[in-house]
Amino acid sequence: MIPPTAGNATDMIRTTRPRGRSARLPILLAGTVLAAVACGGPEPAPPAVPEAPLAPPAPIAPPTPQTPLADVEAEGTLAPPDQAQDAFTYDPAQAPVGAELAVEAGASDGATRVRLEVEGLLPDRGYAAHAHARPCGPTGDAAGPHFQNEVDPAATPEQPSTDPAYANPQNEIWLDLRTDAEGDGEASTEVPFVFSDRAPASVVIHEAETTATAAGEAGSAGGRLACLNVPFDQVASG
Ligand SMILES: [Cu+2]
Repeated sequence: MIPPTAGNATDMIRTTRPRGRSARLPILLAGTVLAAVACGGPEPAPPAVPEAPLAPPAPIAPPTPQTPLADVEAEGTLAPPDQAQDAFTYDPAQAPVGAELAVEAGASDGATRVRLEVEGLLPDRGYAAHAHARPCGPTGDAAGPHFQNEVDPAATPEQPSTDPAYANPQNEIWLDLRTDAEGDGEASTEVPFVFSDRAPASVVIHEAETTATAAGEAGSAGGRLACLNVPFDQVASG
């Protein structure tokens, strides 16, 4: 039994997924039943069920959102760039190999909702996160600038947008979060636009704990620690 963590509201709506334990549980139960049948004889006692499993034994149950928004779901386990498929860590000290990122996105009524869930990052730490324009690659730079609905005309590849009129959480998709004692956390946002001819392709986790908002630094969040490819272009424009 893991005692409930006294803490923030997100703990109350999150479903904890005990990975190792839940994966093993069905096998143990099956073995018990087989043994009982083989012995014949009197009605066997029902197999002892370990008390109060933390969650239904669904090893890869998807996250349960408050409202269905899953036009697109992407998830991955962080790996070094030379081994990564869709989830990259560029700094294992701050975004450990084996940590998991999951993103859901959907659209309706002219708005797009995005949810990021992380497991196994550093505990009790803020991480800035955003949707970026291009897919993850060998280095953090590959993901390009933040996706902007209205693109800042002053931005260049060398000098990304830092104008709060464009680099803000209504024109970009910001998913800053804070982890709990286990290194788990989540963030959700709703932006007042849908993707048309352009869509982001990834979510990047940054070194800074929050995204800057002041003029001249808006949207800045330090180095790029990790990246997850997300096919945002498959979000139906609802
Ligand atoms: Cu970013």
